[in-house]
Amino acid sequence: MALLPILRYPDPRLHTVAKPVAKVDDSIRRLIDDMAETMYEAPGIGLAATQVDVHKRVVVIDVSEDHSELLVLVNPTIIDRQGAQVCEEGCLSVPGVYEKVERAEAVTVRALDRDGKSFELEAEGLLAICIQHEIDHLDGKVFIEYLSQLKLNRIKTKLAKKARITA
Ligand code: GNR
Ligand code: NI
Repeated sequence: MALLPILRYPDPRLHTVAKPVAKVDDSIRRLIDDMAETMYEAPGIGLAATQVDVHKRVVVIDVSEDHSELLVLVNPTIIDRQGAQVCEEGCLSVPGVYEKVERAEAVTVRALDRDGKSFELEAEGLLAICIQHEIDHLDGKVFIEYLSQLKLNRIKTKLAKKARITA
């Protein structure tokens, strides 16, 4: 297992649209294991392959308190969405920024598991938010891009100042 470096906004590679996985083989399973280790170490409740500069449609999520519910989604698609909820989101690629985003309250997702087997999952609340946040990453979208231009510009300025200090 290995810890993978996480891309930070505004890295343009975060806007890459990830390609579907043709076959869930050992190299994909290694990527899944490394992503899970990286997510737990960060710590975060989700990680998309895009964030570690691998542009394949692979996501790991664990919203449990004790790292006991690892969810692996390969080639995920949302096949149903219901309702709406607003939650203050954060992102490992945008550290220190927390902003409210509106998303579906519940989603049904279809994906492949780590053995390449297709499954469906109904999710609501935080898990539903996380699934939507991670699939956005695979489509090259970062959560702050839902905010107003004014808020986004303020965040960009703040991140640029922080990058100057830490550089
Ligand atoms: O760790 C994370 N927490 C979080 C909180 C609210 C909404 C979404 C998230 S996902 C984030 C990890 C991450 O950046 N995944 O892409
Ligand atoms: Ni994120």
